[in-house]
Amino acid sequence: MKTTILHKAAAVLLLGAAALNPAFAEHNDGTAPATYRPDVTFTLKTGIADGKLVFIGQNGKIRDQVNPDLNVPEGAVVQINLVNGDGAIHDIAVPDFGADSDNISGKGASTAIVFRATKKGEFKYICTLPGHVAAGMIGKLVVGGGGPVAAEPNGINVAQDPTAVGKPVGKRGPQTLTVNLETTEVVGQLDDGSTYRYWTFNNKVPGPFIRARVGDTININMANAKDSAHIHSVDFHAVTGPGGGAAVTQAAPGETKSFTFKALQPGLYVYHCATPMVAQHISNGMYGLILIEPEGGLPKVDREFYIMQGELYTTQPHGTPGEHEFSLERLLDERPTHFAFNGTMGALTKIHKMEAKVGETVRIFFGVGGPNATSSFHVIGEIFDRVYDQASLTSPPLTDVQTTTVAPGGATMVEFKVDVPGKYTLVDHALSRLEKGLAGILHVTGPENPAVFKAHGEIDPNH
Ligand SMILES: [Cu+2]
Repeated sequence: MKTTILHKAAAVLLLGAAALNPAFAEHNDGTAPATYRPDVTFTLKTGIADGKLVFIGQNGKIRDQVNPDLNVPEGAVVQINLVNGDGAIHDIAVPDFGADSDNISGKGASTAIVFRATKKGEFKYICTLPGHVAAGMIGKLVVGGGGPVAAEPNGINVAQDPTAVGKPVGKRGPQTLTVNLETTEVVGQLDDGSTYRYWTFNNKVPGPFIRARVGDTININMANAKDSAHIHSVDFHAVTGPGGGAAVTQAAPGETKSFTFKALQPGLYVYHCATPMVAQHISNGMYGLILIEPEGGLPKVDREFYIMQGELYTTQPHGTPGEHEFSLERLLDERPTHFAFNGTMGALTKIHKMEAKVGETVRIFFGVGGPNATSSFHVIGEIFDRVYDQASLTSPPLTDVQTTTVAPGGATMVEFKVDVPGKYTLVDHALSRLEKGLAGILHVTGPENPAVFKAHGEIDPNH
């Protein structure tokens, strides 16, 4: 709860900055503060060095520097995150730009200020608590000085598009296909104001949705990017053969490995990196789905979506601004800080929009990368007409299902017709995970259908 409150405090601060600073308000021109992206972001942590109270740089070029100079271009919107590293009460302020955070106390608590650096020159950033400047909590903000901008880069968007499902195979005969995968290690946007170093297939989490049919011969080329720091590989659950391919694809940075397999059995299968520590590679984002359609293809539907669930284990608590780091301890203890559909916080609520119209039939290809948590997949306000349990496409589907269990390294295919307009929230019904980011929204538009659902009053837009 604490982190949620702090997160809200940061959002209020953003509003405050907009109100205080006309230039900021102008630039912001109606954009919701929660989705606003600063031009440069610094993270500082309070601590003690040489017997003095200080700010310690946490990211990029200012990492481990005491009271680092913060160089920013003139006119930039600057965010400074402050993490409490010593447990005393602190804040962060740049008085010349009217930016002052709320007070934080307790180790790990965090806050942020955002302002526009409207004038050139040298200004101070300080902790405003009595005596703290004298104790050492003062540094320099240099605007337009031409010095190296030591801010953390904002991350790239790694959230996979849920509509990127490829073309149905239809009635075609078996073919030979080639799939090119690139394994990468990239700084991605985790949430508004925070980043994480993801490991991916083709820069997205999950990796590309691969679509083939039973009897196809599939060539897999897996290139590990030159700038990777780690070996990567790929294990397809659709492959019959050593390691599902992992035994022949362990690729060092800059290497490409290939193999060919025949799709023997229809189904919706997970693929993932299988390089030790496998759980770490999967958690960091290295998973995806391959669909092997049965002969004649799948029944036609109006909409198809590709969704995968995963967990992230970070040292920083959920909602902390700035750069999040992988926590081995949390991974081994199976205590995730973040749960995500399609890789990031807000991937399916803010970044990508899933839409359907009343009367249409929706199909979801749903898989769990994990690595550890079993999903209790559920769509609030809908009932699955058909569940292809455990993604078996050759068994008759279950009918009329509320919630379905999907194991890590497993998948399901669900279908339902949407009868009533509204906002349908996709969740794992282990709902603590909703508080850690696990949600998606299906927007259904079209005529009301009072015979199916009739409101006696206003519909709450938050549900
Ligand atoms: Cu890997």
